[in-house]
Amino acid sequence: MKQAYIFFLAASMFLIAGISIFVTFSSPGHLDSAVGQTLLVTPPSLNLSRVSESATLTSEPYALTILPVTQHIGNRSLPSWGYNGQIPGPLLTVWKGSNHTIVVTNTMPYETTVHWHGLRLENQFDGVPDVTQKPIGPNETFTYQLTFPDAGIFWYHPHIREDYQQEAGLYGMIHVIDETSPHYYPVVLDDIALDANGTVPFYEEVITHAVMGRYGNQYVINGREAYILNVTDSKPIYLAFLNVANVRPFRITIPGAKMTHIEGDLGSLEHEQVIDSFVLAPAERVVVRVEFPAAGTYTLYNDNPLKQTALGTLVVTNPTQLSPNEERTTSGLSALVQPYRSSPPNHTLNLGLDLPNMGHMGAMHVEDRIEWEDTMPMMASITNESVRWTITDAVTKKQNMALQYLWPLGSYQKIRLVNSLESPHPMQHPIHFHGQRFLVLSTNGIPTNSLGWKDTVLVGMGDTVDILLEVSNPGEWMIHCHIAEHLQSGMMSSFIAGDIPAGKNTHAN
Ligand SMILES: [Cu+2]
Repeated sequence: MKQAYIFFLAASMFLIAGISIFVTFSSPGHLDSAVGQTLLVTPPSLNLSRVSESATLTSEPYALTILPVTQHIGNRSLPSWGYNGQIPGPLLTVWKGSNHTIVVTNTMPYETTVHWHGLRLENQFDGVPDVTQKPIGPNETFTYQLTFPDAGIFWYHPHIREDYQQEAGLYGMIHVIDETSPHYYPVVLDDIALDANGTVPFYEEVITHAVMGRYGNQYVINGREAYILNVTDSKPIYLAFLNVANVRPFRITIPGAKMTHIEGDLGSLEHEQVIDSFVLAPAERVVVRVEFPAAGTYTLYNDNPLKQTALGTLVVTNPTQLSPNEERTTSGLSALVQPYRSSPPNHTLNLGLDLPNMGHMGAMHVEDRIEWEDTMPMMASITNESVRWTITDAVTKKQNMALQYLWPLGSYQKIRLVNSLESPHPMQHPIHFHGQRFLVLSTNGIPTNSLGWKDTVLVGMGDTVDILLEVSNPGEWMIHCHIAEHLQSGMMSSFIAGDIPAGKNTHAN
């Protein structure tokens, strides 16, 4: 059925009038140069030796400079970009409640910004081009003043051409700690798309892979292809996972080890949960406590329904001594959401795909709620010029950047995210809200069994997800899909928390 659907969709794609694209079936992932004229490139590396800098931020300004770097994968040398010349960028550790200054310098020949993902920071430092700041041009600097009101795992990445800049290595993790924080081991998951010549090309004029997103065929963890963690202590360890892939969702397992899910995007869950696996969409974070019943070697897998891939190894010297666990819990969330459980949503957002020249194709049968792998590599050369992903208000029908909500500070907005299968191409969407935090109330009517604050939620194909957004941080903020190619094919709306800034022409609802 799925094959038939894929064929039907691929065949239909050819029928889109007015689109002149060259699609090759013989070489999956190959992009004909006809899709764009100007290749995006990196200059020869300035940093041939890998550094692995971490920093605990102080009252001194911290310098973050985008530099060319060579990423070594197998026997390949890939020209890439890294913050301070390393991939990932420096792991930044800060205390909850602190303020810090970060001076970003851009040596790329392209514009960039830095978005501090998940922070409820001051709006002007949110890193959204032409909304909160001007882009940082080549050889320009921008000074960010950051505040860190929540403990947890956060990250930073560009908000211009994420498809290219983030895939090239521009991402880094932030640990915001308080007195109860454990020592976190960072596990930054990525996949990069390689072909016979190196990195599958990017073009200045267009975004490729606009339908499926750019799935990689080479996994990297913390910027390297082989992940090994030596565990010599007999205490439980805490793995902090972050997914920085353009589109790929991971399903993580560590067979034989006991995993307890303790934190989500913004700190502790209300109740810890022992789990066998977890799904991590782009931009999401999960912290698990891991205990090993015996010494030995354990494998970290991406184990999805289509494929099981070993990502790394944990070498354990001593079995974990099961000391009483110091539970990190957040109380009161169930009480907070109770009044909203059965109330109607304030807003319903439909997630969809607009292919203006394609007729209605009827309902699709989709077996999985998630595209785990690139099942349609023949569509790689379809660009954002012919595809428009949409966020649409169900009542006003306003779409993407024409949709701008106005929500009072201190309010809670119950928002229903509907990802209908009645779409030319159903796909899962990790939906991110900037500058605030939310709770996932339910998925397809089934209540979330352990609540925790989040900033990104994966809405599977055919799913309806209800969230409760706490409007706590003033400013104009984005709502968007965190699949880089979907974002750059239009899938972004905004909201204003608090008063309308002077001079803003809003489309408030
Ligand atoms: Cu999407």
